[in-house]
Amino acid sequence: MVITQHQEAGLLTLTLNRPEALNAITTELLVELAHALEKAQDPAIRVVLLVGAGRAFSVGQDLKEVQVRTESFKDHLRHYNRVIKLLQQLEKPVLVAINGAAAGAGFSLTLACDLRLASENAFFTPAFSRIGLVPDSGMSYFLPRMIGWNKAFDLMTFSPRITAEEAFELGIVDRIFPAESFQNDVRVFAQQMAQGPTLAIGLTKQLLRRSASATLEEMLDYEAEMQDRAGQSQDHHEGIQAFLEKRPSRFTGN
Ligand code: LHQ
Repeated sequence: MVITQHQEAGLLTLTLNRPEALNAITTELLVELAHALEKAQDPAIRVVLLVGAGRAFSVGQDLKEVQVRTESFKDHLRHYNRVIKLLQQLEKPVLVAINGAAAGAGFSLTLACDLRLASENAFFTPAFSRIGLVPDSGMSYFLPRMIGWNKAFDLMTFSPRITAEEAFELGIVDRIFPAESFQNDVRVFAQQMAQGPTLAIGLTKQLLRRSASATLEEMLDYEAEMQDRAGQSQDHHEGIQAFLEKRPSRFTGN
């Protein structure tokens, strides 16, 4: 298995497990990741955490695999696109821990997640332009929305290596943790999130997704619809009770 899975309470950790190849992405890896994400729809799972084994998160497409072309890139990309859509459609938060390099489609994969937690040693590079390719796996969608059109164009054109700190300044990285305690810090963060109002967080994710291509009027209607759903949840009831009783909430994600 090149994707290993570990479930602890409501937290599902999916590990890209090709450390000897810096988690370079193969078709096998994408197919296994898609299956794991489909199974992650299980309501018992409240947060998904994506991590890379070894010293990198992922260096993108395994360039050895595509050296001998058995299909067009367009056909090959359907495996990537399936994963990107699943990450976005999952109605629960998906966190990604970036311990080292995130390059090419490895970088794109991190952008399709909801929060990027980086080690201070992490670095990012679009990489595509260096091998005469265009961004794929959603990079041209997510990056301009996160950092603005011109910065996205600059990064995707010149493919510099940007540090975790630079990525944080740009608004790509959401949290930076020290390298020594990275794994533990990420686990604590993810476990805390898995105890949170994950149903409302999942609906918030859908709101943001819709807002990428909607008018204000459409969003006001969609917010009202989602608020109706959140307002009927046990978590909302619990949140109100806890507030009135001046105690911490015990959310269940229901
Ligand atoms: C690798 C790779 C790699 C194989 C490092 N593959 N071996 C989708 C579908 C269709 C078509 C194509 O594209 C896509 C999506 C994509 O992702 S395209 C972009 C693919 N990725 C890249 O072009 C990144 C290439 N790698 C690099 O630029 C560097 O390795 C980075 C900046 C990621 C890391 O640099 P370092 O930490 O200095 O490591 P390194 O360069 O020394 O690499 C270590 C080894 O890993 C080395 O092998 P070796 O046998 O010499 O130790 C590399 O050849 C190998 N490696 N990336 N993607």
